[in-house]
Amino acid sequence: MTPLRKIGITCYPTYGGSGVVATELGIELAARGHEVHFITSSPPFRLSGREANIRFHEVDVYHYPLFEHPPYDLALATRMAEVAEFYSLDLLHVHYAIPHSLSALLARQMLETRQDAARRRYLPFITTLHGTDITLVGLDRSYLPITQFGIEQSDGVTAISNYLRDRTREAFNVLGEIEVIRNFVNCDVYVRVPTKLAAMRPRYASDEEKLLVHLSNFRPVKRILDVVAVFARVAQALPARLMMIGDGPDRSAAEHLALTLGVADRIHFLGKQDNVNELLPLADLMLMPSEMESFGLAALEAMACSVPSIATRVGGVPELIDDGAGPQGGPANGLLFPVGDIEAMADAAIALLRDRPRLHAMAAAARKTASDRFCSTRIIPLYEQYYERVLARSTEHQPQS
Ligand code: GMT
Repeated sequence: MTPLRKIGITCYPTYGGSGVVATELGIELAARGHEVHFITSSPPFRLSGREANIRFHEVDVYHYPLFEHPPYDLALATRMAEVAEFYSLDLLHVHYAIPHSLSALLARQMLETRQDAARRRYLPFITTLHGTDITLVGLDRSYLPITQFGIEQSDGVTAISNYLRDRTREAFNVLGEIEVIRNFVNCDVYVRVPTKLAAMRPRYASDEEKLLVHLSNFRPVKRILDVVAVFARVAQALPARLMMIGDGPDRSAAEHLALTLGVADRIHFLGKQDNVNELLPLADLMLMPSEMESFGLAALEAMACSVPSIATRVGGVPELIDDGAGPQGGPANGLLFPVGDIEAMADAAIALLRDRPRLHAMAAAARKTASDRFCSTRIIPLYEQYYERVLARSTEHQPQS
């Protein structure tokens, strides 16, 4: 058992995967007795606000007409330092490198160099890398050097897959330690409960129809037009419906394509949903044809609900989904294809949905992978142990009184 700590968590509180992981991490840590302080621009969307041991601190950004772009990162740094001092936080844990690691660095420096020597302290911060902060945004010339700096200055760095760790080393020339702590899921909350399935599924599909699902923020990297195109082929071959959970820039293009392909009346565009743990288990199959995924949290959440995925062989996805062809040689818990291979994905989906025993075996293997390797009960202690390691080596920086 590691000591109970006071932890400040910063993330994008809206619908990105990094915000989901940060929020679920905070909830899990609080449930284990830690005191968790979310320091974010708005309450993280998966928080009910009623959880014990969790407090929320809003970052208020002052808008002055001179500011074409109000400096959120500075307001965040100020709030981090204030909260850390007022609540005697042990550490900050920021999710997504840009700009959160830089704000945490400023907060650390503000506290370390206080005029009043008695109030000086060293506040270590850990940066968790999630994906596009490294593979997309961080690579832009305007952000690359500062992202690299934020990573180097962090007291600890974690990545959500081996792929992302290696990519970070390669793209940012990071020589220091990067600890891989993978995405996780609460296997008691994300689980298929037959009575709930029987009650809810008829809202989305009849007994004769197969139900497919996609969950994302509908950004171009998710290739949701491929989701619609694959589904249209499936719907031509067998009775089927699709739940599209989420919202984002590509939604109207996907709706337009659904109309063009004549499947608009078979697709439920549900928008952003808070109860994805209740919706995912209703499906037979998930479609995740992303251009890139450093891990693929949505597929993991579906797998925990006994829903296998048809996904793309990109980034860290093969660390989660084993199509049986890989070196692990285990029973397939999903299927992987090249990006954009709509025909192969559709053919595979049709064959799988028609083969009930194979679909059931894959669903069981998906659940088993989630519960054997990615349950929060297994992953959260890795974060706790990592916090202790970082805190232990940070003591040398504490000002002597
Ligand atoms: O792509 C998203 O869904 C958002 C993005 C984020 O950073 O908010 O997600 C990334 O983090 C997730 C949680 O760690 C990972 O599971 C996703 O694979 C990753 N997305 C990409 O790499 C594109």
